Amino acid sequence: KEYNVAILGATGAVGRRMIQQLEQSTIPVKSLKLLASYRSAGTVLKFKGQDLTVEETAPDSFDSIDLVLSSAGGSVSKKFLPEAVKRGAVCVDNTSAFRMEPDVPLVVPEVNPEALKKHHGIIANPNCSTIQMVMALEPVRRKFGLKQIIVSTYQAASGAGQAAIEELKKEAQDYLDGKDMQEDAKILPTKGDKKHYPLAFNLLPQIDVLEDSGYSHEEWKMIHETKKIMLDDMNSDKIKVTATCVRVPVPIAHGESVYFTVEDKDATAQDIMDVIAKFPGDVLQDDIKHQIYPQPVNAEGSRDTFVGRIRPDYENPGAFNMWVVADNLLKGAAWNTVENAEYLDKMNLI
Ligand code: A2P
Ligand code: 11C
Repeated sequence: KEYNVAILGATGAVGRRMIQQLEQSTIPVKSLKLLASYRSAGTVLKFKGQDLTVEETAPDSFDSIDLVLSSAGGSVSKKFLPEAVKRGAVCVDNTSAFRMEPDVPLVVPEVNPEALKKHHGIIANPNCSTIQMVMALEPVRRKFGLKQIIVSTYQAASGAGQAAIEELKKEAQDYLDGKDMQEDAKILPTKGDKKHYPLAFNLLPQIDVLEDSGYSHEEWKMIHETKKIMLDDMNSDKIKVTATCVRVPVPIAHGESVYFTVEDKDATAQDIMDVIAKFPGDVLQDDIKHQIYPQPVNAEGSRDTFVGRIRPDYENPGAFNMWVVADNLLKGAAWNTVENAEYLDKMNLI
């Protein structure tokens, strides 16, 4: 079986990496169509050495397409993916558009691959900061049970797209040149809010919009996506989750400080390290004698999730701290999307 594949949002920070990850995947590609907006129609991008021209997206772009990988923003997914499904395609969507719909599986393939079987044409890829956290915690949950998660994130600029990376670079240069950075700030903390602040040499405790609950929407996603992935119920109280999400002046790869409590009070930090080291897709980088721990500069470009600084809370038995880093554009987005498609292919679900 070979597939006619389309990438929606092919020119973006994630879309370009989807092309590259698809090239390196086991998915048998018969043809590839690159879709974006009118702005980049005509752009030429390479796939397996071949030149492909980007096309403006329209409903009939999906005629005879079997598989869609999409990352062009939630409103674009809402507009076009139902059109693609109507035409017989299976879509793996990296936006938040459909994640919380009951009949849409929200999948990290190493964690909950069985959920793929319930799809009705759309499979959602979780938010990048959720993916790397559940990658680190799922082996712990399976062996020792999870009771509570308290996470603080250190999220890279690229989570807000290619333009946010450019904004950060310009601000950093202006700061070094002694110029005012304020007028460079046009996107961050989020396009969807009124005020914009510089990220260079700064920290922004707002990712996505702030809601009446007091949480940002990114924090809301980490709470409810984690429950849907691990417990198949976005509102379950079986695992308590709370989050603080912060944007840091790093271009690529998110860091997370994760505090968690387990049911098995006899679990040791060494036990936690052992199960994480064995879990596919996780790499244990925890050697304090030699100052080895995960760092964004080392995680960039890798499909893996890196975990280190695992240590007990000596004042609270069954509680631990750890530090988790992954490339938000790869495991957090493009690779997890393509990996979901690989599983769909292997499970005969396309
Ligand atoms: P375009 O290059 O035409 O703007 P990023 O996340 O890096 O900002 O990338 C967003 C991606 O989504 C780009 O590929 C962008 O294409 C695409 N996109 C944005 N708006 C639309 C739209 N209305 N229809 C199709 N693709 C879109
Ligand atoms: C960020 N996590 O770092 C966001 C980007 O729901 O897919 C991904 C948003 C999403 O800004």
